[in-house]
Amino acid sequence: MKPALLNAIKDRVLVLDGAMGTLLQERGLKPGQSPEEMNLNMPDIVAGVHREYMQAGADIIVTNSFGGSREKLSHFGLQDRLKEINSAAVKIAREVAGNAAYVGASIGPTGRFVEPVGDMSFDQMAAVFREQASALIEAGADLITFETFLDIKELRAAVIAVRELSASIPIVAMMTFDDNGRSVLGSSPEAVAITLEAVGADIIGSNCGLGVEGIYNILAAMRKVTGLPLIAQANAGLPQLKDGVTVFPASPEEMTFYHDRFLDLGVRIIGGCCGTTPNHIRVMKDALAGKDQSMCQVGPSSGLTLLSSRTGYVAVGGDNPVAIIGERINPTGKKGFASELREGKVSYIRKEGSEQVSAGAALLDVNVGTPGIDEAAAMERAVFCLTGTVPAPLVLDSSSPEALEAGLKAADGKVLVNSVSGEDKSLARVLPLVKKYGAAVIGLALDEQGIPKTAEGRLAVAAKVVDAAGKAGIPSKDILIDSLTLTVSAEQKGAMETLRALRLVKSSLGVNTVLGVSNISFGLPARPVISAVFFSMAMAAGLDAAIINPKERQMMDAFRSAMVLLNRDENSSAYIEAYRDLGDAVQPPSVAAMPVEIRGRLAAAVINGDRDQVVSLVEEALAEGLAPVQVSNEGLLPGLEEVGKRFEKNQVFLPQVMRSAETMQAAFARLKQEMQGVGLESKGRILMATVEGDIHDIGKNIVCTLLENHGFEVVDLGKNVSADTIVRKASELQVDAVGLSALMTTTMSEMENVLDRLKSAGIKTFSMVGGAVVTQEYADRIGADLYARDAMEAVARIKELLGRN
Ligand code: THG
Repeated sequence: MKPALLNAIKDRVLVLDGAMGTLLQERGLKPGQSPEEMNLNMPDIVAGVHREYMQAGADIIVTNSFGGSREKLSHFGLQDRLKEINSAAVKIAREVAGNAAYVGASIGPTGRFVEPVGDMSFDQMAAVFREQASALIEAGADLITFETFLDIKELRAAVIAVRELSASIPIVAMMTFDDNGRSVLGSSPEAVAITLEAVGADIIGSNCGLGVEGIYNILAAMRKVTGLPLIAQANAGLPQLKDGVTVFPASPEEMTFYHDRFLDLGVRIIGGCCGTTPNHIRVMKDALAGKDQSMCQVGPSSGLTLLSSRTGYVAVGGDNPVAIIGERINPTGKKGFASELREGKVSYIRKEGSEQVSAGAALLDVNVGTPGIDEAAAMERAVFCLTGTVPAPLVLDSSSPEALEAGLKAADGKVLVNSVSGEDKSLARVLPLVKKYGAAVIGLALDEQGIPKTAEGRLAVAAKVVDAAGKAGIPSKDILIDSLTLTVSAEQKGAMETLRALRLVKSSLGVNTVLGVSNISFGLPARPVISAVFFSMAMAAGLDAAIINPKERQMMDAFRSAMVLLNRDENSSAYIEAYRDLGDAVQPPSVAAMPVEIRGRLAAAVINGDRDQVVSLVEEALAEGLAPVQVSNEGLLPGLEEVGKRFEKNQVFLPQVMRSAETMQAAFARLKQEMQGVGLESKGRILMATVEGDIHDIGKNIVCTLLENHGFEVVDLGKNVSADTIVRKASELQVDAVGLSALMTTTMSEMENVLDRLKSAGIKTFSMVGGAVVTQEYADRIGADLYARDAMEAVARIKELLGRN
């Protein structure tokens, strides 16, 4: 009997098999057919592929179920046979593997995005994966392997769903990254690793995309923030088209060049993705023989609380600077914000989110509790808004478990839950949420009896929280204890007791600490003066995170100074950066002021994606006498151009770009009313389609959205569109350009066919091609006028090409 997978990888590195789809195509799968249907009508072919990988020495064979989700099967009308197809996939693999290899059940992405970038809710997404995974687990899979995910939010939902089904089934979770080292929606490998570990993946890594060197770089970045075993599943380089045939350039030997470095990094499973064959796997397996495969000690230093957003991460504790948690998204004492919350608006949240981050907040506290609202719905809106606005991980501040759960579903990283107390009821309600959704948590030093007077009393409550969390499966590194700041004007001995408790908690429990600092000064004049001094004392006592107003000069002065004095700001570089221009005249490092001029405010609204505000700004501009064309050309478009520049520099990512584009659309809709039919001049009419045989349209849809919002008229024919239809529509509609998309190496040759057909039909139009594996070289070869790597580039190039800037 083979030992359980997670034990086996402690002793040796396992080899996982290579590509499935390309081999099935060689053996009879036609373009446009469902590979998974072969489990039912051509099981011998599938078994044959498995057998070859077994013979090549694979320790794990992966089932033919990558597209076996309801979402994917429904493209082929096969959704009602989901259970049958997935069970058959496991059965076929098991018959071949017997007890000699593990059966990994493959699950791929749905091809859709989770809200707010896409239209699937968290619950819908989780249900899709729960359904497929339960069929695979029931049929006896040894592990689940999530492959080729592009969106961390989708993969996070998937892992959560499977963890709920089974606490013990090993989960392998892999994302695919671009050559800029980020996922399509901008996730860094570090953010991905932190998020996946938190939701309970056992083995994480990357597949496809970059070839073996690229995968190595991704895994090395992940290793900085996780001690989990890693998996490397590289493709055999980027596909090239030779004489109409797709070839992958990397030889079997090239796939072994990184073996030693993989071993040093703690990679415990090595496999192959697109373009790898049984021969690649045999050579990769042989190259491992004779190497020291013992597991090395790897990962970040212990005791850090790691938090993530979709794009970035923050480490709390150790020698890291005190993590500043911006407190201003909180309706306490803010009438304007409270009434916005009642109206369902998010402008205040967007503005305060970005201003606090500019002012130095590493994390953002999100508190939307105010009487008379649906707090769970408000929390979801706030989290959706902030995840599209700032890269800071979030701190969900609520006493309502329903609101916390709504926020945890809406989030796309590892958030900090604020908070759980030592009360049994709170522990029982909140800790399971923290565990399920992969969060860290603030533990308050109070229980049914209230806040203990003495430091020792608070330590005892803190110990109870840490203990209960441990029992719920939450490690102590993921707990921050708040020893509770009391108002010093009411209880003057309280301040020193809080700090004594902080020191005790750190030394006895070894956990990280947090305080809501500004509570100290309620009821006193010049609050920031005393808050800042208390803050300094707390930092000296070893505080790791602080909930403060980062726009308060004195607080940030205290923070930056303390970080130098406590040796948590290496070479004083953050301090110098903040104050270099000040000389002796102490001025606050200013928060970027809002532009007052209307054109600047229009541009800012587009840059920030402020859809709520943009229409009233447009109206304001019109009232000031600006012509609609001026509003567009001098206000809105410069904003969109700035977004493009920031995208180029990796400062913003696709979701923000799309959000800005939607803001433009809202503004244009208002301008159009003004122009009463005159209309803003269209920059050109563009026909878009994913070619026949290919059902992937994420990339194409993004291009459509952006083109529209840059003033083009877009006719979107959808996916799996025949050459006939494209040619007919192109001639009927007299389009200025035709844009073709194909994701797969097997369908990109259809683009050439369409271009030939357009030519022979005598249709004079520009052509543009794109898709994950399409290159400039390929575009040139098939005679396309234009190739774009991503949607922003597509817009820029089509503007150039059509000469309409
Ligand atoms: N511990 C933990 N969480 C917390 C607190 C804590 N969350 C809430 C609070 N305390 C920290 N947040 C705030 C937010 C606002 C203010 C103080 C603490 C504040 N507001 C001003 C007022 O009410 O007068 C409004 C001023 C303004 O406009 O900013 O002072 O201790 N775990």
